[in-house]
Amino acid sequence: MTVLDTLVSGLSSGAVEIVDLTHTLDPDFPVIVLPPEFGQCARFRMEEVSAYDHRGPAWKWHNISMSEHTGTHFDAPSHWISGKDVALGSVDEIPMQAFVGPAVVIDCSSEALANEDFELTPGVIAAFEAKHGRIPADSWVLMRTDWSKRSGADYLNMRDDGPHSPGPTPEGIRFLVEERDIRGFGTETIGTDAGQGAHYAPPYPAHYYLHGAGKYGLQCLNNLDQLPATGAVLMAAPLKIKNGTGSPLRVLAMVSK
Ligand code: 23J
Ligand code: MN
Repeated sequence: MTVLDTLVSGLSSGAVEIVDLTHTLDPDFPVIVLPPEFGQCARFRMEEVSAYDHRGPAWKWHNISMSEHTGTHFDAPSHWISGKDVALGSVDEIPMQAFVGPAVVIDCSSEALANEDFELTPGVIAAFEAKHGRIPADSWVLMRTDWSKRSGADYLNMRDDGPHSPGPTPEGIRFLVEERDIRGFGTETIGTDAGQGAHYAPPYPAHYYLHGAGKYGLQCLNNLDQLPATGAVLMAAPLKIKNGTGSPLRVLAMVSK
């Protein structure tokens, strides 16, 4: 049996389960809101072209539009100024081997429930590794916060001083990038950065350090509570948009049962 024969029999027996880490594209799903002096991200939109009617008697279809950064989506190195000169830094250029690979899941859900500004620090990562082993190089690191269970205004969690949601500190994300050489970092929140991430030095440190080092981001992930701490394999291939800085996508995880 080849490795793929083994995988196919695991898929058909249920020994390998597929978990959907994607939210449904819906006009009501929140998008990031930046300070008003900056340009804004478009929500998902869908208009009917025909529905088995005079506009197309035997067919139904829609025109859709959205931002590259709407819904569950992938961030490419070219999204951030620190990554603007990274080789193969746009979604159409990224080597496709990057789109399938292992993931570890750091469970911060109880901490995020108690503290909406919970920070992923090197200490939190050290505690994860003490329990689950060293994070392998070239892995996705997913921060579970159960933020995907929120909806409406609670998702952005906007207050007078801006949005509040958990995320990594500059030291936390630098540790993952520089000491663990991860492939990328994924979150259940609207960004890879904390809601208050603009106030760190540098601002939005996850974007700054990940993309400056040619690493990737995943945001608005769903169902991270269905993944094991180690052992899942992610399939996350963005749309092949010429010079695209990111893309909505279907993120699937394969998990051994
Ligand atoms: C632009 C500016 C700040 C942020 C973002 C975009 C994102 O979160 C994004 O979707 O990449 S924090
Ligand atoms: Mn993004």
